Amino acid sequence: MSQKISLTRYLVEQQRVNGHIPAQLRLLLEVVARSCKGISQAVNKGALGGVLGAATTENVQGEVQKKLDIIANEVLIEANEWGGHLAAMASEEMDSIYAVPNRYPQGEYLLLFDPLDGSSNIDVNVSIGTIFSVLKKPDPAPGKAAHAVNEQDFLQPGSQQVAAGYCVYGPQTTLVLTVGNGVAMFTLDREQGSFVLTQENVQVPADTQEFAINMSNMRHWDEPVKRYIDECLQGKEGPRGKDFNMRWIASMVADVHRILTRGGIFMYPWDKREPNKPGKLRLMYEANPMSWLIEQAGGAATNGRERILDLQPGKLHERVSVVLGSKNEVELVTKYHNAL
Ligand code: AHM
Ligand code: MG
Repeated sequence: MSQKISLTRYLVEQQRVNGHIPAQLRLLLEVVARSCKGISQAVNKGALGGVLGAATTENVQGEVQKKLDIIANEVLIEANEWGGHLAAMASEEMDSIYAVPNRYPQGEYLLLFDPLDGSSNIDVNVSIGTIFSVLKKPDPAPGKAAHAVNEQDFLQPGSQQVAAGYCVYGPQTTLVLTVGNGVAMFTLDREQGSFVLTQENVQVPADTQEFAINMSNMRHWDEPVKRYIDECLQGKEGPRGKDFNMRWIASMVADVHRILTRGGIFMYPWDKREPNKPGKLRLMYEANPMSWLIEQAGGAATNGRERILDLQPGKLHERVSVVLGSKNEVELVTKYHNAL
């Protein structure tokens, strides 16, 4: 790429070509990107900024929050509440939705995020990230007056997303985005202070020889997952006829980023440890945005049986089983589940 294309220019040009990005949505994405720059700064400072370690609070899922979880959440809220582009926000770190305060104008979009994904990696200097999903606030039913935004407005299937992405804070800070017209990657140029387009039309290869799953949970898995992984482990001598490699970073952003870059399959399936939970990961601000990115790059994403983007959420913090990545592998795992 001879000329540097900033995120701003990319968004303006996408609007010209596809009409996909109205001004309010562009503002929203620019503000999210600016927030990610702020979070990246805090992450980079680490111990020098006093941002490592646990806070004294728990989130709605009963997980002890890290200081950076709270900082990242505040950065996103403070940056996004006043611009007039949002009606409300929802976050992994907040029990209920956060409606834009009355003193600011209300916009037409809803923003959901996991402000700091991969929290267990914060203190050990391993890649972490921010995941976000954008929905439109539903129009009032015909003949009805506009209502105050509520949680029900958020409960839309992932197929309704109008933008989704993540920012990974690793050796580089990279923002990955879709507005429904393929996947683009932007690397943070710290000297310029801007995100620069570094890859367009990202494609996930349909085949792979690399899987990502937390193997320590093997004894708790369901039969189809055991069967799939067991066949991978048998390598060349087994039914798959090829050797597989394994990676597990324990930051979904970093695992998905690797898959978008060179292929692979990522799984966080339902398991018997907590049989009443559909999975560990959250549908609305983890699985949905990642699934849309993966599909936009030619991959696939299911909960083992159904396409994730078709699932109707019943509540904001709903959990889901996740199988995503290279299409042929995801289809095989899904076939094993549906064969039962
Ligand atoms: P978090 O949002 O609290 O950080 O949890 C989500 C993370 C994912 O990024 C990752 O894939 C998974 O949890 C790792 O879980 P485990 O530690 O069970 O392997
Ligand atoms: Mg998370």
